[in-house]
Amino acid sequence: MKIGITCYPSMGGSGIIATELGIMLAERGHDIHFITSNIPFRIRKPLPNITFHQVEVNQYAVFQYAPYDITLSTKIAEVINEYDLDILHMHYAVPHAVCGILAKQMSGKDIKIMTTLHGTDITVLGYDHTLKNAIKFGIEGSDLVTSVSQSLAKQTQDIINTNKPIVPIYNFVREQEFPTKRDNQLKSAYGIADHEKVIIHVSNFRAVKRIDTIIETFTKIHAQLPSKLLLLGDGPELMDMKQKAKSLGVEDHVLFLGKQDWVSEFYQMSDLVLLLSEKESFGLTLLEAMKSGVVPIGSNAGGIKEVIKHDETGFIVDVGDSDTASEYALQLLTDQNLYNKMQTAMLADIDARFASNLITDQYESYYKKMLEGNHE
Ligand code: GMT
Repeated sequence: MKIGITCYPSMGGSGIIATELGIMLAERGHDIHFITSNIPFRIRKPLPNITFHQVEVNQYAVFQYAPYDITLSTKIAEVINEYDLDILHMHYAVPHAVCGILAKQMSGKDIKIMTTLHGTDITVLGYDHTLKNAIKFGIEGSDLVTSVSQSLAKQTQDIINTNKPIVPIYNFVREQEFPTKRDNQLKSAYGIADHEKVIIHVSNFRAVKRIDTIIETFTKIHAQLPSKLLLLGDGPELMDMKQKAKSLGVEDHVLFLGKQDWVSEFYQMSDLVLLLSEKESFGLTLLEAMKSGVVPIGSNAGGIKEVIKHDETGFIVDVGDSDTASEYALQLLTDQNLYNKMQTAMLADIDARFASNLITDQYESYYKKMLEGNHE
């Protein structure tokens, strides 16, 4: 198949999934065309059947705002015609689903459009009245819509008020990128002693990630156990969170490591991953950490409950509940048998439900159904 993919290429889980799926499909022999503003950052070596088409927006004095959406749609239409694409796979509802529909009309071709919803495109932007109708238009005008969890499918129908069927297809990790292994070398390079436990959180430091609860949880763990908290990422909450660590007296034990494109090594030195968000459609960072062997504690928000099986492959706590989170963390970090048991169950569950081949098979089978016209 010849597939055009549009995503936000340089940030966030949606761009990562779009890119990793493109790589998987290319490895299976499909022709993949990324139509994006930049080369997706997870593409690090040339792959023969991946072509990248860059969208460049010109600025003219008459424009108050450069028209990215129109330029993107025009570029997609060009690629549809030049490469005779079969399918467009648009990641993120706005503007991408809408641009896909516009590009299809411009191209004059009967190309099929799949839109994958990732989370904030619905749970945040879906409440914005300046965008809601565009999101609904993009969803209802796509041939097939997928979401990264069952929870997001349900939320979409409620928030956007649509009866459009939405197919949940979980996120995945390409296994070779996140080997299950332990590596303490980096730990000493970061000045962390061997006996200290390492807790990690990776995000874009938005308020929904509730990093305040993570620092509170860590403070309670640290009071009982020598430990360090690694915070990877950057975003609007960063300065406030540095202040929070100071005010709780743990600033020497919280390492703010900034944005890192390659996170696998950090997971390899970690013992516990925390994702305590108040909104989270899936939590790809959890899956990446879990595949690396790190046992998770997550909040009961959105799709996190679908990723972690409570008391079996990790623990789930209420949003904002740092007491329970720290109690579970201390159980895990002081009872090696419990840790090993959960780690074994977690790795088996990842193979059973989130394997890269399994998820790619699901996307591929829906592409085929769209082309055969029996996807409704
Ligand atoms: O987490 C973010 O704010 C980034 C966002 C994105 O658009 O890339 O992530 C969303 O998509 C990921 C990939 O499907 C999911 O794993 C994240 O859970 C989801 N984020 C939220 O729902 C907040």
